[in-house]
Amino acid sequence: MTMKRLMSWIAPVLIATTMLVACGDDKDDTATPTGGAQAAPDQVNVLAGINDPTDLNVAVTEFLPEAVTIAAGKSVEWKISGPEPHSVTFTADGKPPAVADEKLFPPTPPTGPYNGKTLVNSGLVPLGPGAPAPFKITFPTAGKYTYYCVIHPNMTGTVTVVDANGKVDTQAEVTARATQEQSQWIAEGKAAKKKLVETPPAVDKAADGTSTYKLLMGATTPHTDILAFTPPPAALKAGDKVTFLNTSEAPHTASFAGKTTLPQDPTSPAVAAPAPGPSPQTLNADAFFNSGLLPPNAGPPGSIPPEAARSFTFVVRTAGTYTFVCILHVTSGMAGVLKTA
Ligand SMILES: [Cu+2]
Repeated sequence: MTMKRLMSWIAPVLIATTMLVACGDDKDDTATPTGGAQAAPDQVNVLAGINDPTDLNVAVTEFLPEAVTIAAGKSVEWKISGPEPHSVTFTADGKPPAVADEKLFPPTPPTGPYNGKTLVNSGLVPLGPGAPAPFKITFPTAGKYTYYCVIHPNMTGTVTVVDANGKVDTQAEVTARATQEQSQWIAEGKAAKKKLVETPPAVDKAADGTSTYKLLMGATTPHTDILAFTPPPAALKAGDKVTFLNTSEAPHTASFAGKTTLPQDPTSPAVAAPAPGPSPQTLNADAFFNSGLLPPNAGPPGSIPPEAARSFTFVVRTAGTYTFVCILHVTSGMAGVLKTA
């Protein structure tokens, strides 16, 4: 895929995201204070993650706001605007789901008011271009309900449901907290992005005069994922190697389309499989080369994949220009170019 085509795919997403943000306040503020007791809003609106509208590489992996309080019988509606996908997942036992459990990628919509004892799940959205529908749940019973995003383990939220006379949030309060949290997490992400893109690739020089460069794939902070690569080596020459290493807490691919078309569905087996085979692979400008899914540098103690499992090496035998993307995060602008000097 050329960079121009890549941008033509990203641009509509960027515009859509910006519009969503711009329109973020046209919600029903049903609870307008009128001097006396204040009516509980029928619905409050929560954002499930957001990419920084000014830099899609910075994805906030938090619900905005993280906690809301509503009255029994009222609803919460989540907007999952992407482009980084998220889910709103309430599990049957209230515990976090297994990270990236593919069984939870399709939706399990609510069949009525939610009692906190079944799986209710938006599924992973959006997957690829296209506007996802909002996801809404009504809570008839007082209690505290914790929910999760199936692919971002640090992303949890709560809905506290209170009986009559309990203090509940107005939409204005929900929006104010969401805005405050969003700006705090975006600042955190911007600093991490700056550090990532200002880190030149580590280089290992061999006796034969060739170099192996190590490019990092993404970065993770407590509240964000950075969907970018470290910059490509400026002195790259024919004969050198480039190793992509995932040190972030999200899965990524390094994928060269050449003259082919990249798989469009991020869940397709072609995305997960190394192509045309295991590391290392010698690039040419025509064919499809893919690291396959490189797992996150995360997991329960003792189960974090070793560096070899999180990396893939391409040999640049022929001088030229080679464009690559992460197929999972191309809509967040995760792309780069290897160009021989
Ligand atoms: Cu990625």
